[in-house]
Amino acid sequence: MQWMTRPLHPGENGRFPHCCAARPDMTAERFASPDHIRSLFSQAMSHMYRTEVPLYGTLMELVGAVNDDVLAAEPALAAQMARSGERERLDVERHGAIRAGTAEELATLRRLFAVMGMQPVGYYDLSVAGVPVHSTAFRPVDGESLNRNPFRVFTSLLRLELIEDAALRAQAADILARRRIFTPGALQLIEQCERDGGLGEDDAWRFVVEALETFRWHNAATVSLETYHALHAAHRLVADVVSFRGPHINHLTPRTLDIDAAQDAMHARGLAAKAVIEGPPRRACPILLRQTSFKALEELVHFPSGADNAAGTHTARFGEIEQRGLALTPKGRALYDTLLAQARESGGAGSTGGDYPQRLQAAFAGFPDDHATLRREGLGYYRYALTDAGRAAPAAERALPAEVLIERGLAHAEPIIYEDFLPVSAAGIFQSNLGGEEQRAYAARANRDAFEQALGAPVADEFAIYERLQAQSLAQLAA
Ligand code: OOG
Ligand code: NI
Repeated sequence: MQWMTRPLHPGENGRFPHCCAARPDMTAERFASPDHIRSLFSQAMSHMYRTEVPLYGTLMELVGAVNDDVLAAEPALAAQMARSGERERLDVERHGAIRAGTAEELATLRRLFAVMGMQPVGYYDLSVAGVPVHSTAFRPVDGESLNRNPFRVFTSLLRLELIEDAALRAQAADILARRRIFTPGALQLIEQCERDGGLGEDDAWRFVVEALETFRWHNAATVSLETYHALHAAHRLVADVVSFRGPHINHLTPRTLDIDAAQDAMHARGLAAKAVIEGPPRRACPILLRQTSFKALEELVHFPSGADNAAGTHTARFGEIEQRGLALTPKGRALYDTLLAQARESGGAGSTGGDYPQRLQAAFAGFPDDHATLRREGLGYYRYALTDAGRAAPAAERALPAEVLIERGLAHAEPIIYEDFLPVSAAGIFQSNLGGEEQRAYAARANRDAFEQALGAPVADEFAIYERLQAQSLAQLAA
């Protein structure tokens, strides 16, 4: 911690040397951009996970091949993605997930992600689906950063209060209170970044190396096999969070442009993908998010137990792919939620019955499936931009309302991509990887206040972010 050993007296310009304003060499340009740090980190994470879970490498290849095919077969889509800047990001696009054990861990994760320009967006209550966690997604929020690298991390906090057994609850809290999931180097660089307003290039690289340690898999548990079994009996997820040194990344999900084709390719390669794709059905205009995963790996774990080290297994990590579509307005989202509930409830079969895909397709017949209608009915968010003809038009004509510009072919509206997650889908992903039998729901309600208290900050409203992106594009159109 070099900066702390510097003498604490004002420098020549009367300011303290550890203050960034006192270091004219440390101008804003001397800092690595948070977007750049996030790209480095996402790349390092992908590399680490491929080494840990080779099947992830297979998934990446398969998704890359499917995406190439789709772009070759659909030149209009390829052109639209090139115009919106989305084509570039596709190859590096992925999300991960972790589960934190304590409020302090969550709050520090928030500060760690902030170094990379990732903000907490949205609140997800999973307790209703029998998973004792609540969550947010750390992700970039402005358009340019999203196009640079939209890396997101679905981050859950264990709700120990949902463990019924008081003695076990206390034991778990005690174990969690003693662990340190961040390296001293990572903590020091987070503080440095907060104080100085950024990290220089060398420190940014050091930060990535140090931060990566928090997400690494450890094949040695910190608890005895007996304790592991007790935690596991409370809930498999409790065992996953409490028994290890840190919140290992449990999956990394690449984005595919055709999830049905990718799922077929997974089956063809012998990857046991879930039968049902979570989210909306296949459509001409993809909306929100469709996801499918394959089962967690059973991994060998060493448990410390006095003289003899016991060996056991743990399943936590899995593979997942996703297809992203149009971000919906509150009105569109309400319609989505209603139709999804309708599909799940029809016949009382949930999403398990063999005819679920048909029920889903039938229910979503009630959701318009062309962009003109989706936009006119205010169901989705769009980014407006001038066409070549629009740019060539006289200024007076360009100042006409957006609708008129579109009618005259002077502007076009492109779908804004959904960057967040879906609670029902997330619950399905959790469940399928927990073995499926644990279908109980906790009586507890969502507790967003407690989550934000633990996080040490409010979570951003996803709709406000999409609304702003749309409004910005309209403002630019007028300018
Ligand atoms: C997170 C599951 C949720 C998604 O894509 O909806 C998720 C977890 O298992 O920790 O990643
Ligand atoms: Ni996921």
